[in-house]
Amino acid sequence: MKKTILAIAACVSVMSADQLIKLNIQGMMCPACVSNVKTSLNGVQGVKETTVFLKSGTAEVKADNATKPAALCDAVKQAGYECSVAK
Ligand SMILES: [Cu+2]
Repeated sequence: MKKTILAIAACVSVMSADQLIKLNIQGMMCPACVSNVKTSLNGVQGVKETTVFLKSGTAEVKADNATKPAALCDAVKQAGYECSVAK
């Protein structure tokens, strides 16, 4: 029981730190694509907020520090778009 509580506390403290990850996404043609990408990104663990820009083909993702940018790109690729992490 004590162990469980400690694990939860550790989890919460890790999750409290956010990072902003910028992605370059290719292949988005219309608002439906934007919502596809958004849904995919929001499905990645640790993602809190996603903003996708159709015109510039970019996305900004607010996520936990533990979230790997590569995992975000993988999700976008699975949805059928090209993705790279912008630095
Ligand atoms: Cu589309």
